[in-house]
Amino acid sequence: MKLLVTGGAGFIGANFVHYTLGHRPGHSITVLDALTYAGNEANLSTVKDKIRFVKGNITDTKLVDELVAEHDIVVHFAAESHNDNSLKDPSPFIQTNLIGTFTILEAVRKHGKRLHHISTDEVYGDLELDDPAKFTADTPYNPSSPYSSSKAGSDLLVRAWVRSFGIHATISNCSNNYGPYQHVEKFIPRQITNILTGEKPKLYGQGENVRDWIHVDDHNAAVWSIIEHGRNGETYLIGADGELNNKVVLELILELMDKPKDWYDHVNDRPGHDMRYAIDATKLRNELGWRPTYTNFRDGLAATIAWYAQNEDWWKPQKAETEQKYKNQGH
Ligand code: NAD
Ligand code: TDX
Repeated sequence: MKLLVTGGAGFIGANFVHYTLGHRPGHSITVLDALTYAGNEANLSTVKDKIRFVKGNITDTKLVDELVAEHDIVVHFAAESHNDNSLKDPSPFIQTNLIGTFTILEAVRKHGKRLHHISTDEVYGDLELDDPAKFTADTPYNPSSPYSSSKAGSDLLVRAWVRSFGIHATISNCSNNYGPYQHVEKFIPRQITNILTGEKPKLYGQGENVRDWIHVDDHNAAVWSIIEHGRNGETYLIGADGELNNKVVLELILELMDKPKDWYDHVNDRPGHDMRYAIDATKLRNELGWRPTYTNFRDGLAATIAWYAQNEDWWKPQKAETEQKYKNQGH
């Protein structure tokens, strides 16, 4: 297949390109990425002879039309992805996540191509800590932030294009990813790189908020299961039963990096901060036979810490600017 991977220079998209070359050889890959602050061509430097890279914006109708026409499937990762940024300035979230997805949908419709749309569990809002329920594909949409509402809107556009225009599309909503190449603005890389630079980690509020962690390779393996065996028009939730609260994750990072358990600062909480995400991935497991391989979070986290320790050149250039942004927000 000829794959057009949007956002392939970002965290999950770049890992998808590496995963595909390693586990699904024989496909051709074009990456379309605008190289925003979150995109980094260096994420693809080791595979640059094996793929085509196009620097461009998913809101560029002409470019998207030409590229979609040349490919069999669009695997759509490109997005503005950080909640805190969306609270400061929602505008690029509306442009990229809504207008960008609309632009892709129109090209997919015109050329009769397939789309796999990558989304998030945040579209379902949040759960109470003591709620036995988890998110399923039938949970009503109830997003909290400009980020999650723009992703929710993009999912609904895809569903409408399937129903009204009969396009061939699938959607996946995944929980919080961790692994290599994640931007230092995100929780786990921020804390690891703080410690590596002698700065205390920063915990929002009391750290009770729960996230359902999954290794990025397990996410991408699930995406491939859906591409190969998913039913047209269906939504699949991706999660690996990795619920942990932020304080526990932070204490594990501190332990693995030989720091005292309480060596961190409490900082301002995020406005509207979602309390808990939890995925019920039964449909994905039963229908498509997917299973996570990173079942030991401690080991996956240790490997991620080692990656950041060994790749200072990759994250150092973004670190000071990111921390300044947080300081301005009281985080
Ligand atoms: P990221 O911010 O690391 O990467 C996003 C990429 O998209 C960057 O390379 C950026 O340059 C590119 N991009 C942004 N705007 C663009 C535009 N207008 N045109 C072309 N390229 C553009 O994000 P990520 O964490 O890798 O997330 C990828 C996708 O997965 C997103 O759709 C996100 O909503 C979804 N998701 C992320 C997580 C997570 O834990 N990170 C969990 C579930 C779903
Ligand atoms: O310094 C921090 N301290 C802290 O306590 C940061 C950056 C975050 N946090 C908390 C906020 C969240 O409860 O950690 C948790 C995780 O925060 P983020 O890494 O910002 O992720 P989250 O807001 O949960 O969203 C992520 O998962 C779903 C991704 O960024 C989204 O793209 C994805 O859709």
